Amino acid sequence: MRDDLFLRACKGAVTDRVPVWFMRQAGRSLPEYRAVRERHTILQVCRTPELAAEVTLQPVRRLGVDAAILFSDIVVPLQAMGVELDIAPGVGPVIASPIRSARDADRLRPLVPEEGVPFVLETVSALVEQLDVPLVGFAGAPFTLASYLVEGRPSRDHARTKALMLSDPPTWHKLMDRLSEAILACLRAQVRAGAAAVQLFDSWAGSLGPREYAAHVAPAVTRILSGLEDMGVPRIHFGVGTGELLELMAGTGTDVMGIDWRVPLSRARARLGDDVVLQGNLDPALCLAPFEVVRDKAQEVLAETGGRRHVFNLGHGVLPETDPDTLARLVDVVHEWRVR
Ligand code: 1CP
Repeated sequence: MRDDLFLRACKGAVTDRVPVWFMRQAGRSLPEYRAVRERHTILQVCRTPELAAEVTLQPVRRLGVDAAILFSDIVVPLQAMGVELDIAPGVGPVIASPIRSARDADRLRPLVPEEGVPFVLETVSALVEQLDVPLVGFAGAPFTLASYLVEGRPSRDHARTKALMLSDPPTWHKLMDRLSEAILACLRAQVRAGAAAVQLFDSWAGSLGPREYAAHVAPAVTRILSGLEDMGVPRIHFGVGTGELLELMAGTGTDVMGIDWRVPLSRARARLGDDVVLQGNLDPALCLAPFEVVRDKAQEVLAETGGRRHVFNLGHGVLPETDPDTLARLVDVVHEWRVR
C-alpha cells in the first residue's frame, strides 16, 4: 500500500496532512459510473466482482482520495439471508414481503458470507491487489437495515419500525440479534479478505431518541463493534441527524465517529473527548455552491479540529448533482491544509 495516512489518522496518530475520502464517492456524480449503470442494474454491479471493483476504483483514480470504499449496498447481505428485494431506480431498496411479526423475523437465515456473498469477498480481494490506498469495508447497522425490512421501502419517519420496537420487544430483539450476527460475520469476512477499516452505517438511527436508542439499538451495535476488536482494524460508526445520540453511539466501541454537518466538530470533540477520532463533516449540499464557498467552508471544518484526530469527509453522501471536479479540488484543499 502506497499510503496509509488514512489508517494512521484513524488510529489517532498526529499526521502532517488530514486524510480525506467521501461517502458515496462512487456513484451517480461520476459519468464513468453512470456509463456502467446504463448497462447494468445496481445489484448486478454489486454481484459482479469485475464491475464492483471497477466502480470502486473510479473515484480513487479521479479524485485522489486517501481511502476507497467498497462498492456494494447495505441490503446485499439481506438477499443472502433469504430476503427477496430489489433496488428500484429513483427509490432505493424495496422488500417484497416486509417483516412485521416474530414469524416474519424467523425467515431471516443466518449469513455465511463465503456462501451467501462470495462476490463481495472476491471484490475485496481483487481490490486489495490493485489499490494503493486502504479499502474501507462496510455494512448497514441493525436499526437501519431493520427500517428497510419493516417499512418495506425508504421511509421518512420509520413509524412502523419504531412501533414494532416498542410494541413487540421480543420480535424486535430477535430481529436485532439475527441482523447483528449476520453483520458481524459479513464485516469479519471483509476484513479477512483484505479490508483495512470498516464503517457501520446507521444512517437512520437519528430518528430515535436517546432512551430508545440506548435500550433497543445500542446493545446490538455494541455486539458488532466489540466483535471486531480482535481484528485490529479501525471501526467507523456513522449516522445522520445523530447529534443527540453521539455519546451513546461513540460508547458502543467505535474508533472513529462519523459526524453529520449539523454538529460543529469542536462541539463533537468537547462532548466525546480525545479518545475518538472524528470523521466529517462538510454539508454535501455546499458542494453545489461556487468553489470559493466550498473551499472556505472546508477550511472552516478543518479549523474546528486543527486537523488533529480528524478524517475529512462530507456529513453524508455525495449528492448526484455534484461536479466531480469540485470533489477533486476539495481533496486538494484538504491536502494543502497543514495540521496545527
Ligand atoms: O442506482 C444507483 O446508482 C442508486 C444509488 C445507490 C448507490 C450508488 C444505491 C441505491 N446504492 C448505492 C451504492 C452504495 N450504497 C454504496 C457504495 C457507494 C459509495 O459509497 O461510494 C454504499 C456505501 C451504500 C450504502 C447505503 N445504501 C446506505 C448507507 C449510506 C448512506 O448513504 O447513508 C443506505 C441507507 C443505502 C440504501 C440505499 N441504496 C440506494 C439508495 C438510493 C438508498 C437510500 C434509500 C433511502 O433514502 O432510504
